[in-house]
Amino acid sequence: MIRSDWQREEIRAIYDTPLIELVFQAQQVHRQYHDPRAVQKCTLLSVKTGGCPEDCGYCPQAARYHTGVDAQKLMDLPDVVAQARAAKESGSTRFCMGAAWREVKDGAQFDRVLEMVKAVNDLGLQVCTTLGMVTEEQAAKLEAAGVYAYNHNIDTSESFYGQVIGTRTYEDRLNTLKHVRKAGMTICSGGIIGMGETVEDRIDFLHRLASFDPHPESVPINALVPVEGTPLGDRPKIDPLEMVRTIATARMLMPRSVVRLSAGRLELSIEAQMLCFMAGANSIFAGDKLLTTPNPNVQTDDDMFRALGLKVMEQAPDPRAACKV
Ligand code: SAM
Ligand code: DTB
Ligand code: SF4
Repeated sequence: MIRSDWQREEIRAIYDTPLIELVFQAQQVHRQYHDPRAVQKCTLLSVKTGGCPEDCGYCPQAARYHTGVDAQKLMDLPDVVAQARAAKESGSTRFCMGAAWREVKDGAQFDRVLEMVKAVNDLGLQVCTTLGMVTEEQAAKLEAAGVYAYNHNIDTSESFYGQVIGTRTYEDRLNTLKHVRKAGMTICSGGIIGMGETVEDRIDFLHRLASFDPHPESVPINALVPVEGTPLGDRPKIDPLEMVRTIATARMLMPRSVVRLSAGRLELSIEAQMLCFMAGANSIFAGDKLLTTPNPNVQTDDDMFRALGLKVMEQAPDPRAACKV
């Protein structure tokens, strides 16, 4: 049963379940809704890198931190199409274009992004964009151009959010998600663990996601990639089992959603990633770069798929269709 009325205590109890039990329970839920061997490959492309006016404490693209990521111009359409083609050829069914913007501004740049969306959609790829805050009108334009999913992470709990980001509020984030939903796009929203948040913060974060009705169709769980020059650049690496526990809890709460094992895979062994898949993760970002930081290359992931007996999901899942049944 899909619920959006989870109580905090219930979530805490799930999160605190002995891990060996929790992974088993999450796998049982996972098998009710998904093929346990199928993992979706998605490709990220930063179409507008760096120079962002925001102060997100984890982000290498914030102009105010000296991270070695230089501000670049918005990419040209043919270059984006070439990258999308290559992504498709390497087995990705979803293509996510990111821009280091605080918010979308109407004008030539937004129009070019809309062109990119149309072109990538025409290749038969599920299109995701992550462009910062959007108004209702902009969300409608993105939807009309062919955006299937809009990524906008709530990142963490409401109370911890202010310690990581000062230039916008949690409410701003939720408002954009409202606009996305109203426009008829699917929601991709998750967060980052390993930023110094407490277990209580993680519970609040998961509670918030699981209270959306309907749930976000896609839930990326990122492990912080500490980047030198950012305020969180010195954070210690998280224990991989915390990723497993967070993913398992997300799977228990949001059975139908695609749970994405997102940033941080370079720090996870194949065995740790296997536990994440057992716990209910069924998507990864493929290709040797995320937006600006490194990620396992296609060959490494091919080897992992083979070793674990995973199958590349050939068709992008469509939870919207599932909802209508
Ligand atoms: N500017 C847009 C925004 O903030 O929504 C889109 C791009 S932003 C880079 C997308 C997401 O990447 C962030 O919400 C954050 O969750 C994740 N992210 C950024 N830097 C990260 C890092 N160092 N480690 C893990 N995740 C990170
Ligand atoms: C998400 O939750 N993780 C992806 C995607 N959504 C856009 C981005 C991860 C970015 C990691 C840092 C970087 O490469 O710049
Ligand atoms: Fe800008 Fe997005 Fe990075 Fe925040 S996470 S600094 S909004 S690119």
